[in-house]
Amino acid sequence: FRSQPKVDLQTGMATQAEALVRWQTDEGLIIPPDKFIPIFEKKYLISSLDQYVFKKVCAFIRRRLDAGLPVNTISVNVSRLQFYNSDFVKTYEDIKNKFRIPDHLLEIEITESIAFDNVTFLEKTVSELKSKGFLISIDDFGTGYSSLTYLKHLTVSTIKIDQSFVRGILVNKDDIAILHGILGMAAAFQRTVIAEGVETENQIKALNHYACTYQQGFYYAPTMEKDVLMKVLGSTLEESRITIEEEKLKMKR
Ligand code: G
Ligand code: MN
Repeated sequence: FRSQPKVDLQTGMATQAEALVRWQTDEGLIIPPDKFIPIFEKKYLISSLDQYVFKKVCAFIRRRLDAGLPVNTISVNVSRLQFYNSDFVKTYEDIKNKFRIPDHLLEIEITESIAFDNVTFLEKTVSELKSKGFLISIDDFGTGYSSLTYLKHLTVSTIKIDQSFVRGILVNKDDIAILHGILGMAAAFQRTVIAEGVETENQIKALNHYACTYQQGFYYAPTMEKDVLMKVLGSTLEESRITIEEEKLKMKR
């Protein structure tokens, strides 16, 4: 898997990261997930893929812990099929325990479209996951039928605002209004908000204007090798920029 940092502009640090699956062919070509995920979904293999990435992330954290290296929370994405597996929570808990991962180092990202199918089931699953020491976030927020009041019941730690709004804030008044609404409600319920897909300085200015200071996107960093990522985590934005530039140069060589 590869990974992308999440940054906190209040402290100016890259803090956490999201694990993102990539398929590398024997020839070294990287196939983007939108090309192969639909195939995995059709063949009901998507759950195995989610679990595969999750195990890799756990193994990675365990290696770092064993080596006495710093670790940060890493989030993984969970698909709809996985979420509705009757033994989903148990499976993830078993893997977490097998690798002896301390609480709050793993975050589960649930896409908003799953979230709104069955509110009762979702709330139950979220509270089970939380009791097992997982952090939970709602991914792609704002794209489905999000009801803001609904956040009141759902005690997730983080809301990830979909890239489409970040793209929209500079051009579309409706997107600004929605972003503003999400941020206001999230603040009231003490949920952290992360804006995804941040690509330009103007977007950052606009997000900062609304005090949305947790951000993730290509402006800060591409999805990268996990060892490079670890050099970036816990460093300032300026330091991460230097690390990323150095790595790009190494790749070219
Ligand atoms: O659904 P989810 O938010 O987990 O999807 C994240 C996807 O978005 C990943 O495939 C990642 O590579 C991509 N991504 C991350 N940052 C950016 C960005 O700044 N712009 C665009 N277009 N895509 C991004
Ligand atoms: Mn995600």
